[in-house]
Amino acid sequence: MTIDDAKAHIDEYGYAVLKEALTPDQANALRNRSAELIAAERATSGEHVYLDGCAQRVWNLVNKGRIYEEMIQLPQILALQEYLLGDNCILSSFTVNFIGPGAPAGRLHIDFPLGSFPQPPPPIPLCANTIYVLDDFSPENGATHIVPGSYKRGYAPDPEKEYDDVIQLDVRKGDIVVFHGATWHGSGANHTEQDRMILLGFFCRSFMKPQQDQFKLARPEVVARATPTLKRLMGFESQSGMRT
Ligand SMILES: O=C(O)CCC(=O)C(=O)O
Repeated sequence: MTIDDAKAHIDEYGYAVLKEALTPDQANALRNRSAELIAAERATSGEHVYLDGCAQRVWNLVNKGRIYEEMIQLPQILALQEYLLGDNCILSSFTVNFIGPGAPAGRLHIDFPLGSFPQPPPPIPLCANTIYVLDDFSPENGATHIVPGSYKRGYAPDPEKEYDDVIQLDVRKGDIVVFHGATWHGSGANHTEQDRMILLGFFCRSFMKPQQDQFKLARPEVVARATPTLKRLMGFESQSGMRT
């Protein structure tokens, strides 16, 4: 799919799949590093484990490996995020989402902070997400649920309700999915013995408070080697008062 086709697909359905957007080496490097972080954080703090202990997030990836610094700046991703959120959009958070064997489905939702907004949310996109697929998805292993076109509804899903227009993403390791933050979505249940791992590169408009304040959290060496694009994504240009 070309970037123009992806923009048109997002306009129509609220999401687009970029097939094989990662090289096998990139996908393997991201998966290996993410698996290390999952194991290390579970062993030390056990923090960010959820869904009955079967799922786990790793936060603040920009600080946790050079591969993440590079991969958050992939041009195809930025082209689509900037299309939705403006040329000066910033990173809201960059996380691993690990759905292990036995995890129940996550609830259907729209992304931060839209879920707590008065409805309908503003008509322009305020946030948008990116899934880096690091394991082949299947209907059984937790493939993300999504409701095509739902961002146009002007309200959030009711987590207690069942909707008959939910589909599951049919994507493979190395694919990337970009979606409008008001598109209804959630992780599927993992009924297999295999892990399902993704990264979520989550962006927002430059005037918003991001989900994680990259600007404050970034380690000095990450800032020192950051490209101008990465610095902008971390919010270094979106607080005018920070310029002396
Ligand atoms: O892991 C997934 O499939 C979706 C995760 C998700 O919905 C979220 O973090 O907002």
